[in-house]
Amino acid sequence: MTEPLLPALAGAFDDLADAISVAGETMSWSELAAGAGATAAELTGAAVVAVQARADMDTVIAIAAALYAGIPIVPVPPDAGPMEREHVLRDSGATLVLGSADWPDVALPAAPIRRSGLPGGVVSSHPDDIGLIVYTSGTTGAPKGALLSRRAIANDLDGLADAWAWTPDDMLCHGLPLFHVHGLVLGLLGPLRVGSRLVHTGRPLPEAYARAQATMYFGVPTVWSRICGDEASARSLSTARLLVSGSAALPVPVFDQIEGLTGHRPVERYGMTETLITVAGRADGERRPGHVGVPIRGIETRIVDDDGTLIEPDGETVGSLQLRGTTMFDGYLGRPEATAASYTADGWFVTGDAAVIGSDGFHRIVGRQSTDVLKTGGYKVGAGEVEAALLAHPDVAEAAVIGVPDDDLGQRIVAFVVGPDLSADGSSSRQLIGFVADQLSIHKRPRAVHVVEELPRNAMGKVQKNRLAEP
Ligand code: MCA
Ligand code: AMP
Repeated sequence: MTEPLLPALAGAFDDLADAISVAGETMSWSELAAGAGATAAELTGAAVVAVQARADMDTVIAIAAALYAGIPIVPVPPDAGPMEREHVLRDSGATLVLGSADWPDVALPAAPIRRSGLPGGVVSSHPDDIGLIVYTSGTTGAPKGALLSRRAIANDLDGLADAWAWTPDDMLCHGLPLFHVHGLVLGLLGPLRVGSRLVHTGRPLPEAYARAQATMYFGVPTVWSRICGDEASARSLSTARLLVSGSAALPVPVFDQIEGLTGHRPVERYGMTETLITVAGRADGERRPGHVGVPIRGIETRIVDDDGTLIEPDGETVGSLQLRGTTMFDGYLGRPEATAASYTADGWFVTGDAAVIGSDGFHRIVGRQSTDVLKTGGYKVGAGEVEAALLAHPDVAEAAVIGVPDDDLGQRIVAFVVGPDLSADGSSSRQLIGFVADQLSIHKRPRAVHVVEELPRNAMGKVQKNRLAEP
């Protein structure tokens, strides 16, 4: 593996004045390196640093500084309410907040973001060191911190650069959040490793994508479907080289619309926070609607049946997708049992996704195996986390959360609640939606809350979510 992790900050590429632009602020590679170096000097002695990961240049400098200093950084969703924020900060063991954060109740020391000054030293940067701690939701409980090593990040980005023929001649454009793997690892560290220019649009709006006139674009399916809803913007992406979709299934009709409007068949890729991106369409390969391509370099995949018996790839049989290779996480922070439970006895990571593999190696993701893990706008949300937030409201006695198919979001979060003091006239519903948005992150709010007399339960008392239907 080549070091440094981020060659763009080590003078490896031509120092273009507009190498990186985030929400309207532009820097050259050397300016970013100077800011990151000076900010890194503020981090001496910190064990783990946290950043309120807004989509702006301060967040970029914070991430670059922590990676430069060899200190793990945890990106916190900028709109995370107290329940989610306290969990992430406590669980991650963050000892320092980097940059300004509007967190009234957080007592951690803070260090400033610097745009220039004396460069700091690299504390330690062995490839095995943890670079990022990224929180991801599961079926139950609060989100878990996935430990992502510098080695895994480098291997993943190199595998994707290979798959997509991604070079310093490219300019990437996207507007994805900087607290998840898609926007942060692929969308920010990708350009810093490959040396391609980056235009981060702040928000993933169709007009902003169109204005960038980039060679590569990243989006989640919701973003692509909104771009297709804005014909003029969509058509102006025709000059690009590669349009990439991921984080959730791209509906085939959206694939077809993208092709109709831009002339490009999009490339899809599949991944998880824990594994990074593992399966992808190739720039020089077939782009098949409904399929996510082939394993990237360094990754092996297999599907197994309920008994764990290997299924021969036949393009038809659905199995549980398992992976191994060079991009895997180092486990969930402080949760050895959960980490162990995510691997088979023979060392394959269990994705929790159902998939079909063709004899030609093409993968099709059929869906999540648990109905308690939702994907809404490309965000993974655990039903249990939203239920816990609802139950923290004094009027809620019982809560059940499901995902309902949605043309825009893929799935939308819908909650059913029971409580004698709740009103069915819509006021409780609005209040509870706001309550979840305030406690967790805004995207984790239910889009609808239905007040019901009781939840359907089986003889064991377990809620039967398949019997929950919107009125
Ligand atoms: C509405 N709003 C509220 C409330 N109701 N705010 C507070 N309280 C309420 N009760 C307003 C907000 O003020 C804000 O307004 C707006 O709603 C935000 O709504 P939201 O639903 O969050 O936004 P959206 O427009 O529906 O978002 C769609 C989106 C977003 C842009 C596609 O979902 C997105 O960025 N998704 C990307 C997810 C992602 O990157 N996932 C990668 C995970 P205003 O609009 O005025 O601000 S990594 C992964 O999955 C793996 C590794 C992989 O394969 O990539
Ligand atoms: P996250 O925990 O946010 O990293 O989400 C990972 C999950 O997103 C995977 O387990 C899949 O369920 C889903 N996912 C990611 N990319 C795709 C894709 N291209 N097609 C279908 N599902 C996807």
